[in-house]
Amino acid sequence: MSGTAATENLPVGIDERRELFTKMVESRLFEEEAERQYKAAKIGGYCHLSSGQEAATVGSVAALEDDDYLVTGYRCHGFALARGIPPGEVMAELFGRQDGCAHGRGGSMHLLDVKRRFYGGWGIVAGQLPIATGLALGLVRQSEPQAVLCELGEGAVNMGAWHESLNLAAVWNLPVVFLVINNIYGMGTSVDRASAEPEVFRRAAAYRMTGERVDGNDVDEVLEASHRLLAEAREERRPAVLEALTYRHRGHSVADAGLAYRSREEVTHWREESDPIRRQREILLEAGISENDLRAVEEAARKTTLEAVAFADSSPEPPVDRLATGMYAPGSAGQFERMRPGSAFGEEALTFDAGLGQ
Ligand SMILES: Cc1ncc(C[n+]2csc(CCOP(=O)(O)OP(=O)(O)O)c2C)c(N)n1
Repeated sequence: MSGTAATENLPVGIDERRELFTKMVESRLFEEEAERQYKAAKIGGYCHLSSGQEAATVGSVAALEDDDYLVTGYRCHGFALARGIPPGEVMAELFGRQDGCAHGRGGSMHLLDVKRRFYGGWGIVAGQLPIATGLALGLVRQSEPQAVLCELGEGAVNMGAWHESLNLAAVWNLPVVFLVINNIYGMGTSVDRASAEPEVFRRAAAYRMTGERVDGNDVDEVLEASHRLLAEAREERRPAVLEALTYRHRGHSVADAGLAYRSREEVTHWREESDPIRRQREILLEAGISENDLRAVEEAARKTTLEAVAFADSSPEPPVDRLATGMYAPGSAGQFERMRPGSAFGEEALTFDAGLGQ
């Protein structure tokens, strides 16, 4: 919904609200299917689901203009979908297939779509912050008017890269909004145990930056704050921290049951009292959208997800001799020269063109 009337005419109208609901449902069903496919061994490596975080994901992305930039951590499936990457291309990437949005080279944690200005999907905690800050610096240096939205988890705010990035963003007045999705746990460690200031938005004050906290399960709140802070970033070159307080329904990754460090009662409480999709459903029903209409949205999302799996299944494996395509700048093959005679993986024979085209 980037750049549509929804972001210009807040509060959100019924059609836009329905669209937000649709995207949230698509994200939830996609994640449920990803878990099934992972357990069926169709997906390798790590797989971090964002079930429960849909309002934070969909609401913030809805505030982006088409030409703004988005950079995230590894819990990125929902962001990729919300940014408009076709579900089939996201699922194919999870499957490591050629038609994946990163041509099968990135996998679940490294989704990418440069033409939609989605610059990843990064697996190193806080590794995305300097990249987003650098993108924002690039915009300023080129006198471009866009902003960067950089997502991170609350576990990333104790990393050096957080301090360095926020400091530079503030002293150089860079157009970047740091969206902290505070789902309370970094793997199994709660924010109270890990962070000397667990109200993460307050840390922005150390850089004389705007810091705000919203209910991350309320899509209206997330959209409104993201919209306003991104506008300030674009128009006034004011960076900001936006903390969205939410909860991840599933474990840290598919391999984690998520119950060793939190009680079943706690999980049930968040799911039943604060599920962002359930909340939106109720608002839509109250606004006069019928139960049948909502079921149709859910049914369509289910169909889209299954089509995404079929698309991913039918996509070929990327050819091994193209493994390094898009990884290195033209001319950088020389670094493998230096690795001789090791070249244990036959790197020197790989293709080094910088484009991602097949
Ligand atoms: C530099 C670094 N250290 C450790 C890890 C292992 N690790 C992966 S996820 C994670 C927890 C991060 O939690 P948070 O930032 O809150 O994000 P969430 O998983 O809740 O989305 C850790 C420690 C890593 N990927 N990178």
